[in-house]
Amino acid sequence: PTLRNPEQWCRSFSYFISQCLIKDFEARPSVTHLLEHPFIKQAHGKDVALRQQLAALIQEGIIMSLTSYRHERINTRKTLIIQSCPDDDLVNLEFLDEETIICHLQKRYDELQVYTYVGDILIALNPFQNLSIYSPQFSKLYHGVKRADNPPHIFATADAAYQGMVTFCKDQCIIISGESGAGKTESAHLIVQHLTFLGKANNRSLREKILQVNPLVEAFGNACTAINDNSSRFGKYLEMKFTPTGAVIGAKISEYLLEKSRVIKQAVGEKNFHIFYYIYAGLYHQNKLKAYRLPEGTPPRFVLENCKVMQDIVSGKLYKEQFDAIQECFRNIGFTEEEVNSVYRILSAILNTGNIEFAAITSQHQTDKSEVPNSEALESAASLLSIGPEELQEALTSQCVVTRGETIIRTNTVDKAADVRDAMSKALYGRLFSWIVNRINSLLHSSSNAAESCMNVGILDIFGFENFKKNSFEQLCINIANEQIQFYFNQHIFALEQMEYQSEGVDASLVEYEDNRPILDMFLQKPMGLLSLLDEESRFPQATDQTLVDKFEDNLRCKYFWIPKRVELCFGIQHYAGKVMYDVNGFLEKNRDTLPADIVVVLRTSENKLLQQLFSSPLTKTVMFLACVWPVHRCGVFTVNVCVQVDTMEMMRHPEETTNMRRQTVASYFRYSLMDLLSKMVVGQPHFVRCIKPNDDRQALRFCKERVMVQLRYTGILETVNIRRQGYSHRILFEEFVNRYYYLAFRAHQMPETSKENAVAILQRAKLEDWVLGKTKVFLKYYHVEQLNLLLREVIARVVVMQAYTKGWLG
Ligand code: AOV
Ligand code: MG
Repeated sequence: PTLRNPEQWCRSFSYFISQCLIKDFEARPSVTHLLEHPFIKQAHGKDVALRQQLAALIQEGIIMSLTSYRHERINTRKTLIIQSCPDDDLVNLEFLDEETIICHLQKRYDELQVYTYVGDILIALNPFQNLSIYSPQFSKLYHGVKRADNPPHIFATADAAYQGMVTFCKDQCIIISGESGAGKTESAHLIVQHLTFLGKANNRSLREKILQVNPLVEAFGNACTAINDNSSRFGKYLEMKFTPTGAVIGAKISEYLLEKSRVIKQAVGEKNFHIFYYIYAGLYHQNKLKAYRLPEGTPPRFVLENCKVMQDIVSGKLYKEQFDAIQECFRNIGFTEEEVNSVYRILSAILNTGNIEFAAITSQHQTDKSEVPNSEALESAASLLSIGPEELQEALTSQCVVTRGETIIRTNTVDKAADVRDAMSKALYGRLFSWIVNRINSLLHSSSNAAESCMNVGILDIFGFENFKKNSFEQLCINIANEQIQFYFNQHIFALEQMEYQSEGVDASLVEYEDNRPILDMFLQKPMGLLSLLDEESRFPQATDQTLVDKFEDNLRCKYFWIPKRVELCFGIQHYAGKVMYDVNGFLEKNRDTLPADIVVVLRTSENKLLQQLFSSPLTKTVMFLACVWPVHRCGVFTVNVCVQVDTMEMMRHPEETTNMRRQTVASYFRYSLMDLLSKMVVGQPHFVRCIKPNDDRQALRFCKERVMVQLRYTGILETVNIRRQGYSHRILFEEFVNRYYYLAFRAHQMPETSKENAVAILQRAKLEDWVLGKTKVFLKYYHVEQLNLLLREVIARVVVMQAYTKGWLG
């Protein structure tokens, strides 16, 4: 369509809309303003009906934004056909500098285009408002089509992973990163939603089950923090399982490092895990607080922080509705009534445990003895846990110590008893969380034959980078995990690619990038990395947080670490995403994470089946774990030595109980978790989603240039644009290439030799340009693979139809 001959246009949607777009092209009206546009507002005659249809399309969310697209056409079946727009991909920008990129993103954000590509990587700006672009119509729109056919979308990334899995029978992995509150968890939900759509879950109940996994796990693992009202306090790797033909058959979650300490204490302005509020409000409205022995006057201490009065929790519908939703999730996923009841009892027991107080018994002979003055909370906790109240009191206020074959009973001071109480609450919650995850996995495990040959799309959603006013051991672990993900990104996008250019003799310019490996080494190296030093100090009973700081100062000599003057018990780290000051108070104890054996013994006497299970470790029988030590990346490639160890991972998971062997700490479990996670990720073809937070006030449509700039810088977006523009992101061995694509140039029965010449024949036949050949591989641009795959799918579809004809199936 051109402006010169508009008369030739029939009065259709395309004409109607493009008229208004052409007129206002410079002004670029947003979609919401479209209906207000004079051209449309003054519609008369036939145009009135068109206007109404247009309004309906906007309402349904089929038309998101017309303004960035020059050639929209809407066919009579109301499907919006949008042709490729060069603005969608930063790689296509004419000028490449920070300012241009940021202005470009800002312009898109203002038009509510929150997604933008950098080649095959998706940038997602948090809209901080509900968008109408995630409906089933959109799922249909983003199903097996060319990426350029539609505006960038999170569904397109999910679709690319799905198509990659089905076409090449290869596991895929979607890695979502970004700082806290950037939108990772929301993106993960949307990916699961689209994958269940693509996976044609015939079985409606399976589809619902899978969709309810995230809300259920997040009720237990997410909480309100100073940055995000629904902040993930654990790392989650969700694997969706598919048959070779792409039908979804199940799912499996792995959870990493739940921030258990939140159960007993929350920072100012923060809250406990969501589930505590849900259950308290839910049981209140069902008049069941008494049955679960929960106090009816003031809320329990563990949920009191920032909810000073009862009304904060029970008034308003939100928590109650969430409780109903969680009950529904439990039921749909397949938990029994008895199991759910046991979960509620344990949660109520934790809330009661938090209310147990201790008072010193001072007699002439003894001053370090404590007792429980408020027996009500103790009795309630004991009753809910189905254990004896005396035994519980005994285990809290004293401990058995075996020295030289003799058992001595030592009494606990008030402080010590409070520590034991808190350790018990944390252990109960941590194990309950692991049990729920394990139970979901067994309920979503497919036992069909298809399960043996199943393939995965894994979705990684971890806690984002955090920098609060006060940062502790938990933030350190969270930020190290983020360093690891950034390193993985760098390896994939920069290091591996550049190494291959050199080894294959391909002449491509090298892009400089910020390598965060030295920071990771400082944390993870053995024996002198920060985590090893922390472990070593944790083993000395006399060590204090001060001796720990001294140890760090003596041993960590690099520019990424420093001890500030004039601030006590503190150290600073220059992370890839910025400087963070850590407060060392409590580091040693948090790392030791001790749970006295007396508590375990008492809890094992419980008559509650679930509780027995929680403390009869291990939870699962056989677990694979990685016997590798950091660093294990050789020649830039992750090499991981996997060996099978029975039960070891579970012991690592519950370090409190490893009394007979050298005690495992949270830091050592954390190190193994990271390796476990990496081992899962490296087997799949990665797809990256980079979430960006446009402002710190969680405001819709506010694009704070400086904040976005910082995030683009530390995630290396400019360098990523460069390497995607200049580089060859896909490198495929000639043999593999010919095997994959020979249909495109040869007949099905020909079985051509897997040679370089035949690879070239295929490339030429597919009419691709700008590829190069290395010594053993074809080097392709990021968009080539999509073109090849689409061609392949078309050819295969034709072959299938022809075969069907020859066999007489189509009459
Ligand atoms: P996070 O996972 O990256 O933070 P979330 O996914 O929880 O961040 O997003 C934070 C909030 O941003 C959500 O609660 C939504 O209100 C809003 N949001 C994010 N993405 C979207 C979207 N696509 N559409 C509408 N609103 C959105 V953390 O878990 O804290 O690292 O540990
Ligand atoms: Mg999250």
